[in-house]
Amino acid sequence: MSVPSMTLFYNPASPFARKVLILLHETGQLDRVALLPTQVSPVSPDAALNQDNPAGKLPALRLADGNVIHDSRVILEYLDTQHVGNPLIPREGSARWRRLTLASLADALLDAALLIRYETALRPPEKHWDLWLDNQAEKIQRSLAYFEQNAIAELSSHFDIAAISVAAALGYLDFRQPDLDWRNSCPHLANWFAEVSQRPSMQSTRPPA
Ligand code: 99T
Repeated sequence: MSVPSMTLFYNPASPFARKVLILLHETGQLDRVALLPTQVSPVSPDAALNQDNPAGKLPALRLADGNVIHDSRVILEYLDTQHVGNPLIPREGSARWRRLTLASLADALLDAALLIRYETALRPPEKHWDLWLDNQAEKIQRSLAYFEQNAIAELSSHFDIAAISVAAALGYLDFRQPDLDWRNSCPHLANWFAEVSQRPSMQSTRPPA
């Protein structure tokens, strides 16, 4: 086992950090990264994280030379250049843009879910804005419907950047919005998610119960 040369600011509740951990697992790089558990929200920043990522968001990855890479998409892109196996992000061609677009939609779903989380968990109830919450919920529903109707075959073909991102997003919905019942309207996505959830990389990165 090698000594970790990189440090990852992460939290087990973060689906963005989970994507990084899944990719590390899938590409055999877990032992290269030391995990630094970090608790952060828009109203409770972390000073050490702010120094490494001025946006105050995790994940952030400190490299051996002290440079820091942040935003999960950039970290995934970097780590995918650091192993010798098949790339999990196609390097070129139409596949690259398609897989990144699917991944980006999954991240947008996550952004909406996180905005709902912050609005409901952090803002006082009398300040909740229903129109805001409803429109975030609709973004989630439209994205789920898109994956259900247009992307099942593609997601099933490779466990890559697109599949990792969608799997992390669905895991987050189950974690933070367990009453959403998305499986009812998305049976194919539900089957796909049940299957990929068996992967060791998914099992070992499940959000806390
Ligand atoms: O917004 C903040 O100040 C702190 N929030 C975060 O750091 C969240 C943690 S998920 N991370 C992001 O928003 C990263 C988004 C970025 N585009 C990326 O890395 O892809 C916390 C989830 C939860 O606790 O429910």
